[in-house]
Amino acid sequence: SSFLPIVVNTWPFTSATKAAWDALSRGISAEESLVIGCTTCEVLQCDGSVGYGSNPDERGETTLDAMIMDGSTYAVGAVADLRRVKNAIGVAQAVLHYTDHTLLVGESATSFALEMGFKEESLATNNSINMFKSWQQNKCQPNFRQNVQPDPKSSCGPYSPLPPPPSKFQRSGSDHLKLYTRKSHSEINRNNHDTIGMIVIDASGHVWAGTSTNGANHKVPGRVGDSPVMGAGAYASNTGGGAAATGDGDIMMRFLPSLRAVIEMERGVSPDIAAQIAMAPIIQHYPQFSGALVAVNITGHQGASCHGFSSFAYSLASTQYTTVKVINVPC
Ligand code: SD4
Repeated sequence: SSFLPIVVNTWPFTSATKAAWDALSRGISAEESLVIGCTTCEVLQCDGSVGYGSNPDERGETTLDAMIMDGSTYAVGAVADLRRVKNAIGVAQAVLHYTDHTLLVGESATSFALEMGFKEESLATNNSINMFKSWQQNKCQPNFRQNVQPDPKSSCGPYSPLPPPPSKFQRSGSDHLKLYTRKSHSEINRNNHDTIGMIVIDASGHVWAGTSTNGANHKVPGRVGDSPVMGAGAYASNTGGGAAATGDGDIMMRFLPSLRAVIEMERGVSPDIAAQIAMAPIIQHYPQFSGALVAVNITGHQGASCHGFSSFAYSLASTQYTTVKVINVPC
């Protein structure tokens, strides 16, 4: 049996699921429906982990990562470290359509976005300014999602002023390099881990996958996570299906879990087992990491695997159900 068309996304971001599903039901393309769904989360600032106004880097700026992938051509448009433009998934779509490239980064991604007619505006809000100040003062604060208790390990310090930059590059200067390793600054906010990764498959089996996130709290400026990296944050193939990841991107991207899951599904493995197989090497090498992967095959069956969270949930809309359904997966 086949359950197409279908919309699936990470976390209980049901407004995004519904927006994408409503668009798809009105005959809008799977691609555009995915962009509409992810844009909804960027506007709503889903859980503070998508869009503007949260998770500032160690200079206090919120920057965005996003990607979109076409499962029929394997074409990708992605942006990373995008600054001062809110609609990251829209800019990723513009990269897909109006360049021959795959991934644009940083200030140059911003220049491209402005050329494409996107608006330049600050991504700072009182929330992101307060998150930044509290972190500088080594104080925990309730995070964006007010009902979530601060995690003493992440939403407050440890903050220490940046060490002086090396005066010159010293090949033998491993001591100096050690001093300059700013590990403690780039903590992911473990309470607030909720990138949107979405898979949309239309009735004819055309698979699209995409992501949008503001990445890791207090990251070193320039840090790019898994979300805009194809195969890591998401992957799409009309012969296998789609997959999307959320969680500790610095760890997860080393294993390309979305690609692994899609390759397994191409071999006929069920989505839940494919997700488990894709996550296994990450768990083996980094038992402390937290993250989740959701996978959908070309008949619209889905499954997920997670680790380090107490549970993970994904949202689903298809003709099987009358309303958006949230599926809980114990980790
Ligand atoms: C990242 N995977 O940038 C993202 C983090 C995440 O909500 O899921 N944040 O590492």
